[in-house]
Amino acid sequence: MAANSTSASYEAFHQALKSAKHIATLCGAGLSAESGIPTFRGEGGWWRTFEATELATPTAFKKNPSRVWEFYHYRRELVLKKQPNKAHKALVDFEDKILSQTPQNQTFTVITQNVDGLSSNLKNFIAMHGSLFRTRCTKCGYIEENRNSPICEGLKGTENSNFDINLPIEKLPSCTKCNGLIRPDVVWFNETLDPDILNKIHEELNRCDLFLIIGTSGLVYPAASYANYVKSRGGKLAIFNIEDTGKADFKFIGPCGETLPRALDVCEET
Ligand code: BJW
Ligand code: ZN
Repeated sequence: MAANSTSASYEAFHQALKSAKHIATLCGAGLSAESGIPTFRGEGGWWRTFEATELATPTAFKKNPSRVWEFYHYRRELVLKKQPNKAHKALVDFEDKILSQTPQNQTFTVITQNVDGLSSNLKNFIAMHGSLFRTRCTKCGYIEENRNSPICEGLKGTENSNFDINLPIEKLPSCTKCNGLIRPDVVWFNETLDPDILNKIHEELNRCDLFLIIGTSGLVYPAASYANYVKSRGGKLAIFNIEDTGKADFKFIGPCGETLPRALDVCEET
């Protein structure tokens, strides 16, 4: 779908960007869609015969840890082959622009729900739902970075299977400290978010005067409440999405790899 916002709406947004003091974003799976990473809802949200959201729960992991690990192994292997796209790059370039101001009279914070790490080139970002490339032990709680491919021998090649492999627990990824079963260090449905991360997010929302909502359906809480919160404090909202997902002061309907560089005025020279 092509971007369809008018030049006037970009110009008005450029003015809002100039006058804002504290700019923040809320990003979702749509930010990474143009890198070839499936979103959660809609067509891309299916893996084998399951909806991705069915597997992102502690109950699913308890019931069938092998299936849930096969799902996360598949996603880790996929993401390891993918690169940041034009929208990720626009956020980095915009951050550089803000940081190079003298005096620096604006702030820019990227809050992302994504766990793919494709925004990790940013200096100031908050990954609120964890990381595909961090693990947490279900026995001793030990957390560590892990970009191994495959994460364990048992899962090797399962990313190409269309059916459950049903690995026994001993063949699933295990803790380097206590040998217990580890899990992806992500936030599943019905789990609470890290309180330190929530505090950082609230600090940002409490000062934010321009909030960019990029590639998220806005259906999952607590992130789903952030736009209204910023709005209720008098902040302005800008939506970047291929669909019209709600009320906002600025809407850029189209692939964010096209709309975001132009809106942030960081288009690459051709
Ligand atoms: C493009 C594009 C392109 C495509 N360009 N755009 C209050 C009311 C009701 C329920 C609750 C509530 N508070 C809490 C809950 C329960 C629950 C919840 O929200 N349920 C809802 C479904 C209603 N929330 C929780 O459980 C959270 N915990 C919590 O709040 O704890 C306290 C508590 C618990 C229980 C009750 C009450 C309080 C935790 C939520 C954790 C979410 N985890 C996941 C998985 C992470 C790990 C993993 O990746 O596997 O996070 S689920 C999944 O959804 C993932 C995403 O980060 C998240 C959001 O999805 P996102 O990013 O918006 O993706 P999509 O696919 O939905 O949308 C993509 C968008 O992109 C679309 O709009 C496209 O149009 C667009 N797009 N291409 C621009 N090129
Ligand atoms: Zn352990």
